[in-house]
Amino acid sequence: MSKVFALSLFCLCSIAALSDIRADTRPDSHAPIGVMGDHVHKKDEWMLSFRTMTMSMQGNLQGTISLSPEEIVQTQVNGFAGMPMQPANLRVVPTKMTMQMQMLGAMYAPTDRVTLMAMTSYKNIEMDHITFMGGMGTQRLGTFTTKTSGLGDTQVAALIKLGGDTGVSWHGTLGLSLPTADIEETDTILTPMNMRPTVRLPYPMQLGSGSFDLISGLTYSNHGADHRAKLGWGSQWRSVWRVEENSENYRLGDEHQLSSWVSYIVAPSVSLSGRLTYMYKGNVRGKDGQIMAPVQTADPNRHKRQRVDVGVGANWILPNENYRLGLEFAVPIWQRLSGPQMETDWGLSLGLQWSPSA
Ligand SMILES: [Cu+2]
Repeated sequence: MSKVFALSLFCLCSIAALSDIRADTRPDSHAPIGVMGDHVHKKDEWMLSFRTMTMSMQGNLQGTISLSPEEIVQTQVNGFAGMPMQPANLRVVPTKMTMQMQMLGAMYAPTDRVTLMAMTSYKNIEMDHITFMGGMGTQRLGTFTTKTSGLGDTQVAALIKLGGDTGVSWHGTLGLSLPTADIEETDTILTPMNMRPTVRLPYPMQLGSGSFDLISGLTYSNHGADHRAKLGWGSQWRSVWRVEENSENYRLGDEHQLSSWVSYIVAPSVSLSGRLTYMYKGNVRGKDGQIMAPVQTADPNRHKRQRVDVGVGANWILPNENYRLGLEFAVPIWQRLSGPQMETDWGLSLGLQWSPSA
């Protein structure tokens, strides 16, 4: 109870002192928590962070049009048709997918110009499916769920300050994604012939890219060039380039993301944010010879996707100023999928950052 009292007192005092906020202790000096590598640090500052992200997908789209499982098996051609034992149309339809990712990150600035960051992750992925009986028709045979979990890929990057002044900053990002995740995950499936083999799972169920990937980006942020300004904004471009083929003879699609946000300080230690994000992800190039099934997720040509998300979030600097909490919830307002593919319903990011020198 005394903590709640102390907290309330702190909030009141802070509100009284609103005009004295320093630029680097403004809650909006960090972007919404879903933005990666959004800020740089001053020489010898370091920071540790823990984030958890949940993404939920349900139902299927072809382009921008929703398709039911029955429509999919009646109209969508199996990418492996013509090969032994492969039906003409898709026969297994994913209906729901949940991905949870725990991320552990560290940042350190050896100089005022360069901030180094490293981040690794742990993933839990789950996908529900319906299997239709035999080679054609719309009779449902049953359902099954596949699950994978383990270490994800690890990113290392340098954030290079390009310019800026009090409260205004430009920085470039140059990084590498290291293939620390397993891409040979297996689980038991239900086939249209009513068998339950254990097979290598399709691309979205694998835990990483299997390749060394390049990361590039550019970030602009403006938070409090005028100390009394309550409004802040920023923008970030970020791409992941799959520059090499992995050990299983494929590369995941490149990813490009353009994100812009505005923030508003509602209390000295709390800012609220709104964000608009455009995302592009390409098809799988090449293919894993062990991934073959009459299901959309196994088809290298059914992974290209574009999406626009709207996000709302909050940043909160905890009373001792060394800790920050961030929360962001995002829903797509538009998505176009080279499908059928599962459509994204929502994403939630939560993060805790700790910096002894904040
Ligand atoms: Cu940081």
